Amino acid sequence: MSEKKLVGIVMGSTSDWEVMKEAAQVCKDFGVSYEARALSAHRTPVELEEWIEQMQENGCQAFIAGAGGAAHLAGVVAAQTILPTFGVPIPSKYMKGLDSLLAMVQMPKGIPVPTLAIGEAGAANAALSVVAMLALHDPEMKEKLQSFRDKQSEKVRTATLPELG
Ligand code: RP5
Repeated sequence: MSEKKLVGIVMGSTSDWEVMKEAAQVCKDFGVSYEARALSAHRTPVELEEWIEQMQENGCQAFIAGAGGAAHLAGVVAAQTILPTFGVPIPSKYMKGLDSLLAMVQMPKGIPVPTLAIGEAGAANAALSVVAMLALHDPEMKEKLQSFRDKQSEKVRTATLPELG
């Protein structure tokens, strides 16, 4: 058995990494172990199934899945695990990710995919949602999350607007 990874980050293509790296960065910043893989619901269904199984055996607590276009990946992951699975719609070439969002969010009752915003904010927020989930039973994580939020608020509070020319 390989090293325990708390979060499984999966994306339909390596081309999704520019967006999905935001989720990985949040995990890294909060000291949450993760494994990131490019695996597709359509192009590599068998490998995807094997990876989900392996992640679960290694102590995974949540999945984050990002895909674009016919974005079935998060739903396919959610169908194969009872672990929380968060979806990140990737901006697509022609429809700017609206197709990804609708494909991802319209899950049948019984197999939920909490779906975040299209793009980078969604990827970061998916990881922050996992952090919030872990913080429920981890006081240290709770403190880190509260401190992150406090700093963020302070930044907005102390920001100044540019002078008129
Ligand atoms: C989806 O198709 C992927 O998630 C990606 O967003 C999109 C395009 O994939 P590539 O053609 O760049 O591999 O499956």
